[in-house]
Amino acid sequence: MMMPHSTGQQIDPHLEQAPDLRERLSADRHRPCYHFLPPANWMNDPNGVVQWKGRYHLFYQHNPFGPLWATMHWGHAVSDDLVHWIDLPIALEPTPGSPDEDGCFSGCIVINNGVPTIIYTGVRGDAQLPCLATSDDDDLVTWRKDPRNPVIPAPPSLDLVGFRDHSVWQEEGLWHQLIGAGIRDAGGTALLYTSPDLVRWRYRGPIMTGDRDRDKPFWTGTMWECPDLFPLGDRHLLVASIWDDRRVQTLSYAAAFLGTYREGRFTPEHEEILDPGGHFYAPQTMCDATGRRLMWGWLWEGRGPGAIMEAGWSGVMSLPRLLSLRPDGSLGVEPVPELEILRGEASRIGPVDLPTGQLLPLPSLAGDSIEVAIELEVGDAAEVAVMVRTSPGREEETVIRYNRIGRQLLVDSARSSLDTPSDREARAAVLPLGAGETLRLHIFVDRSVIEVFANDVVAIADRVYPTRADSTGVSLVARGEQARLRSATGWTLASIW
Ligand code: DQQ
Repeated sequence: MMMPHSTGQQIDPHLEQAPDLRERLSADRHRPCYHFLPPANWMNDPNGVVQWKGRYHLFYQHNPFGPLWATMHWGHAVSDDLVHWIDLPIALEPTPGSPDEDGCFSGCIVINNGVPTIIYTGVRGDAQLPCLATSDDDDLVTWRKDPRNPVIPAPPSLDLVGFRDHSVWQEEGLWHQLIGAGIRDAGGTALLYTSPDLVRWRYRGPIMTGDRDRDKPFWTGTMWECPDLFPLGDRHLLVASIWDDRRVQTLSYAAAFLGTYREGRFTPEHEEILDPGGHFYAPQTMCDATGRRLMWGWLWEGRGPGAIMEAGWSGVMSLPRLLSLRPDGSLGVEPVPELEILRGEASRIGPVDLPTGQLLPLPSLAGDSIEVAIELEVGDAAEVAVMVRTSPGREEETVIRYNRIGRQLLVDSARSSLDTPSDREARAAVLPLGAGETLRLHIFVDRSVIEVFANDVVAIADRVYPTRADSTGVSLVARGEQARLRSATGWTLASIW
């Protein structure tokens, strides 16, 4: 809701109250300090991530009226360094009597002949259709919706489960757009359109369709949300958030297909879950001025609506992640190096042997707003584990466990909280180590957010809600055989607000 300002300008009550809201909620022990989140209330997908006039802009799905999903707006923040963000007014809000009167759903931003343009899904009743909005100010604060909205008046004549979310790029003088969808008897898909001007669109067909058969080892759901297609090295990466219209699925995730895109068709050569932690969804990427491919995802809460209502906020953005195609053809993922400016003084430990079964506490690395970089020689140990957010008597702890035999890394939050109603599934990623290769864990703990990066190829995020203020410990253990800690370095990270 926008309110008239005395100067006649529109101001945003959410923005005016932002510093107070942030201040009030900062006392919440579960609220992250260095991950982006709105001043208060609900946030989900990252939208329209773009670098414009040298600044990074992050828009996001937002309910400014409460901490649960409803009445979708586009929130907005800007950053000069990818780390510190400034709240800006809400960019898009539903307009009564228009094609987005029930919500401004996810979308992206492109620069069309020098004009920043949002392509988003306007929601009116059951209709979810592509809409445009443009801005002519350098800060992307004011947006004008196109009177020709919706620019695609109806989905193509296919039996579809859903039709929403947009990835738009320019190719050979034509705008190309992918819209997320599902074909009822087939599976999730991304539908390709082309246009000379972002207004007149021609339907070209599905660029790739998954398989709704649940017995497939890599299940790709019944509908794809938030498709994103972009070049990565000499390949393309197609990302889709896997939606299950029957809600049978218990874990949500985004799938990444590495492959070849040619003449309107995408042929996958390798597929993987982008982050198997079960909390990373609807990611969106952008290419920055230096050519880096940056990605953010929505980290949803692992606690129920009652606790969320009490807290007054929900949803956190992942750290900005840097994607790459590695020399061996695999997908690389790392936190952006810009985050290093948050580091306080470093504490270093190692090298030190880890006899089997003997816990090594690392008190100098403890905290609930920390970064820890650990390098381990796993040797013949069956398992090595790093415990974070550990209470002194280990009543609460979150375990980052590498299973050498199963070649799996997982974040186990089964004992992260003495409170029962939190989300407790173990999450695993495949991580084979080459001969003599060390395990390199890069762990970010930010109160209720745990983000773990391993060997530049795995990222797992989890949400944990320890009940005890002293659940801040960090420790290490090896099992089966001895392992060796080459080094552990830890930093307390400063708040970004
Ligand atoms: N979130 C948006 C949709 C999208 C979903 C609505 C994915 O556009 O499909 O808030 O989380």
